Amino acid sequence: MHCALVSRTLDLRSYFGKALDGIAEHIQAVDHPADDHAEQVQMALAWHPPADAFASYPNLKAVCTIGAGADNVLACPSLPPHVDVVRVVDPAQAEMMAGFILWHVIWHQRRFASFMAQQKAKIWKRLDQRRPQTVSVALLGYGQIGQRVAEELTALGFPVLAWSRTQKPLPANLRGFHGRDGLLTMLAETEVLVNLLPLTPETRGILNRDAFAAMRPGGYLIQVGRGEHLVEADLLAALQSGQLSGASLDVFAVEPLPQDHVFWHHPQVFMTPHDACDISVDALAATLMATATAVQAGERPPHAVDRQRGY
Ligand code: NDP
Ligand code: OXD
Repeated sequence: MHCALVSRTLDLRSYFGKALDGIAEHIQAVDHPADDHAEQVQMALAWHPPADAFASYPNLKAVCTIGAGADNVLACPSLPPHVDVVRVVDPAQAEMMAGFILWHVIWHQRRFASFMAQQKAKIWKRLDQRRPQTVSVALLGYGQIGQRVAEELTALGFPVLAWSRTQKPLPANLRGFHGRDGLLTMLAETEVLVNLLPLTPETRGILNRDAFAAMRPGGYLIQVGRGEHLVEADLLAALQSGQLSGASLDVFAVEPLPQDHVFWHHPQVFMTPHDACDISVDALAATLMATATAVQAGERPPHAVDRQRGY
């Protein structure tokens, strides 16, 4: 099976060479544009593909992403309607994401930003210690990653609220919400808001003035979904007014973040460069193999996203 490697932002072969080498016997990776093999290409591995990328491959059946989110592949104008888009579901990534988010929740709960400022000014001063039971954490998105994050947070004693599109059964120590009304009810009880949503037409711009205003005053945002979820001007205003005390941002509408962006030196913003956690090499290799097997059998690959729903 020929698999085209398609990205305008990453060299997929050097990024995921180990995964591709490990399955080379079954899947031959060819660099886009694979003019000599265009007819043979039945699957692609893609991340931020060029707009016209998929027009070159008349026999394309499936496109795998290199992440949990498939938004940038789904947005590609040349993606034919019948092609399956497959995302990676990786428990190792969910575990790493949980650790990353936990760290930022505790950063806020234990006032580590204040301790850092005190150290810089050589101030020896103890601060109020807040028990986790008093810091409510709301998860926007209770999917593969959100469920793992919830387990870790509840184990440490944080009250966890979870928002999803559909109503679902939850463990006794979680409170679930769904739909627009559910969102507002949840936000009224939220101190730390963690965004773990896929980017879809419904979720674009969801981190906005109304959402921040509905939260408890002095709240905190942990943004690890997609940059386009956030209305940046609304975040800056909420930080300025004190409605939010701070924000940890891993994803941005423009990546890399432009050098002159205000977030680089904002005292209440903690930034990481879209590095919360990549998928593992093993998970990618398994996804590619499962997709090739399904394509060969004329079946829908596992973890193909619902293109109508957008995730
Ligand atoms: P899943 O598809 O497993 O879960 C998505 C969750 O979002 C589900 O609970 C779903 O609800 C909910 N959701 C979707 N649309 C809506 C809506 N309109 N209203 C309310 N809830 C909604 O995704 P993952 O957990 O695997 O990943 C989530 C996202 O995290 C990715 O799409 C990506 O954007 C981001 N991510 C970022 C990384 C980083 O490095 N920063 C790394 C990995 C992921 P329901 O359960 O009802 O379907
Ligand atoms: C992902 C990501 O979606 O790393 O996996 O952003």
